[in-house]
Amino acid sequence: MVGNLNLNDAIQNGNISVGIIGLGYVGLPTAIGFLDAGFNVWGVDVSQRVVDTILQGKNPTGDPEIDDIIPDPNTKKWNITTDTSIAVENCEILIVTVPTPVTSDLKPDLKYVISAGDNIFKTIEPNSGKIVVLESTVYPGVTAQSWLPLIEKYGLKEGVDVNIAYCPERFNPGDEANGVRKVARVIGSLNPKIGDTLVKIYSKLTSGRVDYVGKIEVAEAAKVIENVQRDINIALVNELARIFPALNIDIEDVLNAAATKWNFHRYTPGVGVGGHCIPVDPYYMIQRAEQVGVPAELITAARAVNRTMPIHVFSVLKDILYKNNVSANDANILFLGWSYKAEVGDHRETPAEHLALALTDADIKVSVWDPHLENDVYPNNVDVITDINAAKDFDLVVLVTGHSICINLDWESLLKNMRKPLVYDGRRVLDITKLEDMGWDVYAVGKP
Ligand code: SAJ
Repeated sequence: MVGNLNLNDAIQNGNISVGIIGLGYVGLPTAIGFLDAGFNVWGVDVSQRVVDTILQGKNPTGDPEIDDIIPDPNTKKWNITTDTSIAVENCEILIVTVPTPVTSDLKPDLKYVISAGDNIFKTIEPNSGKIVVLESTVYPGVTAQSWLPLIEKYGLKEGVDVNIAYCPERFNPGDEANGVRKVARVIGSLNPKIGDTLVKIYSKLTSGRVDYVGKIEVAEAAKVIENVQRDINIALVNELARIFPALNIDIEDVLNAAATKWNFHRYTPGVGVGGHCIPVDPYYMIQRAEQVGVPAELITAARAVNRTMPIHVFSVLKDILYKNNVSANDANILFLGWSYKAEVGDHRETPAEHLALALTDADIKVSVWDPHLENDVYPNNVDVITDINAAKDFDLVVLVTGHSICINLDWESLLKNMRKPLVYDGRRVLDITKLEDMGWDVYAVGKP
């Protein structure tokens, strides 16, 4: 029961209201998913700009996947506001999808989780029985540590007046096949009955499996290690991409050969690891391990490999310029791509920023062309190219993001405009032989 509402009956007849707190890359598609699944939806964001943009039927995020699915503001069951208390008043289920970044000294920053919880719990009535679910990525223990003190502060009792749970977002920007209506979910809750109720609710949202996995910490841990494992796997190929060229072996040849084995998981070396998940979540696990006095040595080492990849690539680029008689303070480099990942317009934690800074600090000029990004996202040490056909007099082109628009560029005409025919494939996505046949001198991450 939530208030006088029998949740099971309500789930059956689609008469449930779900509040989504935080309408960013994860929250907005989640809110749209619940609307499409027949729920009454109350979307909340602290940003008036975000709310106004959505109420104009436009997409406030950089993820083009949701450009065309923003609901018409007059859609029944679709309510967007900056006021959390309205959502709490109208909803049986509140889902929190706020950012969980790391601070400049790489410590987890939980201020948004705490402030969203405070806005919710201060409005909840006693005996409401409402369910509050955290979806943001955190380390094991954060949901309880952040929210139970707030529940107590407002004189509420967990399990009576309000129930808390954790259901990690597994949203993958730019990947429809693993979108919010399809991806499998896990649910952790202090109370198995609440877990089962949430399994029923999320099973209306996604066609993927939904499992109650026990206490909240199990679900929190599952999410953070999913991304830790990915960071470690990428770090392995990035480390090998430093070793094999020194052995005069192309790492891509080695990885292609190894990938013929049935259980070899194929990852690709690159200029670095960006985004708001993979380079961030391991620091949550490192912090939690430190708190209990168990060193997370492998996780820390993998982070170091990936975090320094832009610097490794910088040193390789300097060697390329030197070998081709281009002096640093006269060099002019063109980045193809800036976004952290192919096919999305998202510059958060992009390795491009670290690579560009290393180059401009060495007096090398950097210009960037990334059609997926607005011009105002770039730092002031780079120039922005809006028309690739006007890109002239560069000494070296670096493919930083594997956007298809970069891969399928008119490389013939770009070559004519170059000062030197030098290209560096930072994502191993280019057809090296084809480019060499055109007259390009091709270098690449992990290639001798
Ligand atoms: N990257 C590599 N080599 C690889 C794979 C990725 O260098 O082999 C780089 C990418 O270029 C990017 C970064 O790592 O800079 C992260 O790439 P990603 O493909 O992991 O993309 P994300 O950050 O969008 O990760 C999301 C995550 N989804 C959720 O958190 C819900 C992650 O958990 C997923 O595993 C990942 O998508 C996915 O599977 O694509």
